[in-house]
Amino acid sequence: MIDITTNLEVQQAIQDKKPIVALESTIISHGLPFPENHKTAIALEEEVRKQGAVPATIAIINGCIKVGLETEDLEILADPKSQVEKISRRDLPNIIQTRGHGATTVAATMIIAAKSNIQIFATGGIGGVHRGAQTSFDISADLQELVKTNVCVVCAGPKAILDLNLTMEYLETNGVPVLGYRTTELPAFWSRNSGIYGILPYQTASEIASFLNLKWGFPLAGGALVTNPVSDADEIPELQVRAWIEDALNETKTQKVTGKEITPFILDYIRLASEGRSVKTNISLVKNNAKLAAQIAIELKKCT
Ligand code: PSU
Ligand code: MN
Repeated sequence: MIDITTNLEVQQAIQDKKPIVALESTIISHGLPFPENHKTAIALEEEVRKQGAVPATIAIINGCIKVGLETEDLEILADPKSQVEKISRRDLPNIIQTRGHGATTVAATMIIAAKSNIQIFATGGIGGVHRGAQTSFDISADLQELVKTNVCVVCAGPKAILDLNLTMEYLETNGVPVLGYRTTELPAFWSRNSGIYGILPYQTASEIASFLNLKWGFPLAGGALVTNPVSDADEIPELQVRAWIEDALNETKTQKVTGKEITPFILDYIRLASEGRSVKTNISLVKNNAKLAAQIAIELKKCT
């Protein structure tokens, strides 16, 4: 059996049966630049507490799986000088074996959250089916995890760099419900709009909690995706990001970026192209998701 270390705050929350929200760490180590990454990690935890739930940021430190981090852990993850690997499902045993530091993706965070009986998890944007996946086979392990692991992921939609239609088809085929928080249109990470409909509009955290209770009580195994559009004030309209995304995708081909490096490369490229605006939007949307996730976790506790 693999040990999972919880910090005092999470231990206490488990004992007191308080609502807990999982937070991932790839966004800290590979998704945002320093020092905004460090500030955001702290702000996300604060946002969850402010709503009345307990944050559990998940990562691997010196080969040890941690649910709820210490101050020093967050510093290690945020420091660009530390060696922190991006860890998805396939990478978990090796990072434990080699006693390295690992930042967990949506997929790996879901696995560890589920093992810790945490059902609600907030991130920025999930991975999905990449454009050109017909030939590249690049489909994020996040999608398969949503199929099999009983965790509700609150995000601002799949990242706009993806093929959003194919991502939705994949989720539909595999029976993953996609809910829209106060929207009928799938949000696209930096943008509120995607032109894609067919998601389930839900108006309140309490209705989302009842939905989850029903799904898992049935029981229908697997995750659920709650998509929460970024605020009007902080969004970058779809038309504006489009050109940056295309340039970034072309650049991955020129520079032959492959595998797990692709998403961090594109995020960084768009940060530079947008002169930092994409980072401001990313921070805003992930905070917004942490808030909604906390509200859902609180409502879900009332159902059980
Ligand atoms: N959300 C963000 N920034 C990120 C991510 C999510 O706002 O960097 C991370 C998540 O950890 C997600 C990963 O699992 O990007 C997707 O990586 P890939 O496409 O290589 O599966
Ligand atoms: Mn990939």
